[in-house]
Amino acid sequence: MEKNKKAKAIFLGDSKVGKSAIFSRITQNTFNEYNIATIGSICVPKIYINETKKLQITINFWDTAGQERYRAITKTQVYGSNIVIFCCEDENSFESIKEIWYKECEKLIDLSKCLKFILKTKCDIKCENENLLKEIKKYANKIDAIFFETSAKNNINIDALYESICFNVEKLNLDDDEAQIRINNINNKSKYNSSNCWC
Ligand SMILES: Nc1nc2c(ncn2[C@@H]2O[C@H](COP(=O)(O)OP(=O)(O)OP(=O)(O)O)[C@@H](O)[C@H]2O)c(=O)[nH]1
Ligand SMILES: [Mg+2]
Repeated sequence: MEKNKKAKAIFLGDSKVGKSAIFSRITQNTFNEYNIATIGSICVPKIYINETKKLQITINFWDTAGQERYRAITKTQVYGSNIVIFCCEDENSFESIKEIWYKECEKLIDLSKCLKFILKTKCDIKCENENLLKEIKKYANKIDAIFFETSAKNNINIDALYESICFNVEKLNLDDDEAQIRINNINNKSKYNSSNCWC
């Protein structure tokens, strides 16, 4: 590839909204009903290639902990993010996006330069509040975020989300992926795996 770039995508939102479930679907196409709460954060890279443009982008996906006691660690992971994926499942977790996650993020990075997503997760479960979807969409519009209703369990809109990330990531002003360029230069053919993170 002629151009090697890197991007950092981070999942943010309250505990139990289903961040890890979407992260696992995107990075490994798996779903575990009995996921334990995330402690700290985990990074898994995925490589996006645009053959026509001879462009390769390593997207480092970061899963973070939503629990309040890990919030300090989660905040440190926000630095350097190009793609922010806010997740909510109900009124309370939506309120947290507005009042906590978005505001915290704004203090740490320039969100106007980021690709932003808002996910209403667990859409396999019927939502009692019909107004909620409208409210989330309205807010997504206001902050210039792309909205998706997703279900990691039933694999709904996960591919669409990933495709939208790849489609839009090219428009960002990204850093060169020096780790990847170095690897290409020494002609190392080894592939990334989930235990490696080139961040
Ligand atoms: N029905 C349904 N349940 C889901 C879905 N996604 C996640 N869950 C369940 O919701 C619970 C919490 O999901 P997690 O992905 O661990 O939540 P999290 O946001 O990562 O939580 P923290 O790591 O504590 O921040 C788990 O019991 C999952 O099985 C979904 O799409 N549908
Ligand atoms: Mg988690």
